[in-house]
Amino acid sequence: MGQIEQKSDFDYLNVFAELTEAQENWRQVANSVVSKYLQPGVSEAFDKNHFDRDIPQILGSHSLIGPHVWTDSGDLADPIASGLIMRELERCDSSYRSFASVQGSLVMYPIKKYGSDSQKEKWLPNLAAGKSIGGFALTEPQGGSDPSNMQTVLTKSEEGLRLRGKKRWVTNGPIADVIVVWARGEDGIQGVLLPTDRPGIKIRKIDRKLSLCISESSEIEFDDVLLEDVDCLPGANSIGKALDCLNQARYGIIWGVLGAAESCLVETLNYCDERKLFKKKLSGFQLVQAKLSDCCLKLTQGQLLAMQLGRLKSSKAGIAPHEVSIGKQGNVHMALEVARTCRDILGANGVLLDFHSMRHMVNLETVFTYEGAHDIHRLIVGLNMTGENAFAN
Ligand code: TGC
Repeated sequence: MGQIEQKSDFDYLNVFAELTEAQENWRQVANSVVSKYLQPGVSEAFDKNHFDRDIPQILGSHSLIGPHVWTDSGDLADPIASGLIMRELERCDSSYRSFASVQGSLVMYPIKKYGSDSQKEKWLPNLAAGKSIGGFALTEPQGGSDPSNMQTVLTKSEEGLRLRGKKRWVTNGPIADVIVVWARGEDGIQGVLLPTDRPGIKIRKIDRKLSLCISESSEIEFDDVLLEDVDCLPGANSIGKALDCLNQARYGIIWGVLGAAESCLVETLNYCDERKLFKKKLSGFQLVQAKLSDCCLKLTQGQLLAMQLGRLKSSKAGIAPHEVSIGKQGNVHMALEVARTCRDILGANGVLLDFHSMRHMVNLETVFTYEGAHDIHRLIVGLNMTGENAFAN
């Protein structure tokens, strides 16, 4: 069974018909880079748990990561264009969007927004070009949903600051040149910018994953790592600043997962047109049509949600964390449902890596859980709606 050809996007109600010329241009650039460099080897990369180290520079050379779309204050100049880039990357695989999310929203963004001039000069150009790789170390082995309760500490000593603790689920860790690490200092939570060649840093790749197999996920131990004051990100001085970075990445996820869901639906429509059962095309069966129609509706709702959040983020008022939460919660759930339904329609063939839907489906299980688990986002919206804080004791 050969690989089904990936057509382009799926836009049933012309949600993206009125993009500006610049937005449409970014979409096309991302689409052609993904089609040429990422899509051809994606199934094999997933199968072999392999992240091709040329990819960051390919993306960087086409300006697809980082601050080309940011204003000087660190906001996205065109949030819809940024979202469209994420949609194209995740149309191929959630791991590629994850790479770009971490590099852009979780490493370059805090440097740009909270870093010193020398940190910006030293790191931003190479990170944008994909010549340096970054990671974001917030989550710890005891759990990711309550980062305020972190155990990693930054203490003062005669030689300088000392960093001690363990972080887990750090995307890009094994290939990173620099990591944004969050630790409890004497004056509260502090973000530091740490080159990975410092003595005392041990990075271990997490193996045996069944999802996001292309991503290099890691656990990192900081064993009394010696720092200087200049390694701190001066403005990154509270848990709120770490969560602010996550807002940016979560916004990208809202768009990225549209690409994954579209890829599944396009693949399944093609399959239904070619495959025959009971001497009739699969696409002619009422139950199949009902499932396709449900997917089409959910996906279109997700596209409208992303566009509206893009408009809000582009407006003067900006976008509030609970608005990001409703988008992350809604669109990842939608994409997972679409991917599961498409896998079902593809039948036994749907479990093969020759098709894309199940790969997207298992990736989306991770996306459902990371960068704020699904239920955490429901509770953030619940808090906003009721004023009652389910996280408080
Ligand atoms: P809470 O008391 O509500 O807030 C503490 C301070 O933070 C502010 N804040 C935010 N600021 C900006 N953006 C947000 N989204 C914010 N949410 C809260 C808040 O205003 C407050 O500021 P201030 O000035 O009043 O002190 O904090 P809490 O500890 O009760 O937490 C609430 C909760 C559960 C919503 C929060 O902890 C949360 O979002 N948890 C989920 C964390 C999460 O997403 N973790 C997964 C990260 S993904 C990962 O680790 C992998 S990294 C990426 C990769 O490598 O792939």
